[in-house]
Amino acid sequence: MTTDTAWLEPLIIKQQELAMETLALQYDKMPTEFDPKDPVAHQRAVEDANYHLNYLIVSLSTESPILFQAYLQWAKTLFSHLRLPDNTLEVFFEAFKQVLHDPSQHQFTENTVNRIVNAIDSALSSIRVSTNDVGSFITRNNPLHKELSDYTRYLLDADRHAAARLVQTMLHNGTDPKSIYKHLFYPFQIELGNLWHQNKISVAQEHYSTAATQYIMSLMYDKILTTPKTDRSLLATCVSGELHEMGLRMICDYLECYGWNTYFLGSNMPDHGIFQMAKDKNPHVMAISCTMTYQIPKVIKLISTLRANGFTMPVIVGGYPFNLDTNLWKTTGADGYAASFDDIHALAETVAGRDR
Ligand code: B12
Repeated sequence: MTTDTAWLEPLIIKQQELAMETLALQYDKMPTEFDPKDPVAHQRAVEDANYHLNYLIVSLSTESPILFQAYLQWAKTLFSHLRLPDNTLEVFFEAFKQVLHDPSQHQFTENTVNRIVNAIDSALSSIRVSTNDVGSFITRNNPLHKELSDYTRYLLDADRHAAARLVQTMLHNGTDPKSIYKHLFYPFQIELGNLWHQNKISVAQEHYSTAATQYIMSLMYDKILTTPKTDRSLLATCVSGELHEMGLRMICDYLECYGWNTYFLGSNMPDHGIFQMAKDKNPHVMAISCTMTYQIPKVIKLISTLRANGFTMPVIVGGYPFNLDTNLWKTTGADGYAASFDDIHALAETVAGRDR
């Protein structure tokens, strides 16, 4: 499936300019909340303005309204926990609409303005009635509920030794490593994000805990990497600028448990490096992980360039935006998508060896 994005070009080209004009209006409308003379606050406001527009543009270009709605919901929750006024997003987008409508500044067609305004209005109305309750990922029906609670407590107390001991004891007692990925590491990482989002833990706690989980995962490699191997191989990568690699790494480890040989390239990969590895290793499947929704255009470009360069292996995609819109993968030119560990394994087995 391809989408027509030419109509969005003027918005993409003028994004920076529009963001700054919108911000100036927002400052006028919220004089007590924003101080343009505070350089740190101003820098943050510029970043936020660009973020808002990035998500809007990706949602429009992929024809996926849910991506923008989910972003606004996420931003609304974040802002409320940071004690920003409830109407911050509304004021920003009302200002943005005003800027779009100003004929002296920009030459957007009426149709373009209408499409953008409709998308904004419908997303804003979807979050008007919603709550900011994110919920917890540490649920009673998790078979490792007790271990997950303990693991979380240890790491939020910055005690990675206790967390590592807990996992090693579980392995010693015969817990399947795959179960530890599914029921401990995965929900823990999501919970970590939720706690950060609600301003309940610091960035330092999130970084510490993520690094500790990576370290503890590597303590399991004598079990995971030594499983008897089949002939299946997977090249796994993120696009440039994408720093979230944990999901991809977990998938690779999970497939290794099933005998796959995985080439994990991790975060922030330049396209040329991916092509080189694809050429050298000729894997059965390529996996691309994307967490930040605004990176979707890079995923689309990577897949189309792979195809243009004659690579025929199946490409599967996944990550946060694909979980929000389970049809999004079709827009990227990929051959499949899955969300949960077992579905990803099944998908990889299904597409492997299939030539396009
Ligand atoms: C750890 C973390 C980071 C670390 C990443 C370190 C690393 N080495 O990976 C760092 C500190 C770098 C980071 C940075 C940022 N982060 Co962050 N991060 C997280 C966190 C807490 C955990 C990520 C993780 O480990 N998830 C666990 C894995 C297992 O989940 P997963 O990736 O979704 O993978 C599963 C599936 O999606 C699927 N899957 C994944 N990839 C693929 C690929 C294929 C092919 C397939 C088939 C399936 C598949 O399989 C997995 C198993 O089910 C998440 C919370 C969250 N909800 O994910 C926030 C989160 C993703 N981050 C967030 C944000 C905002 C940021 C920053 C913008 C923060 C900032 N202000 O700087 C930056 C952006 C960085 C960038 N440019 O990429 C937000 C994103 C919200 C949004 N609306 O987009 C989240 C959701 C936190 C939150 N709740 O608010 N982050």
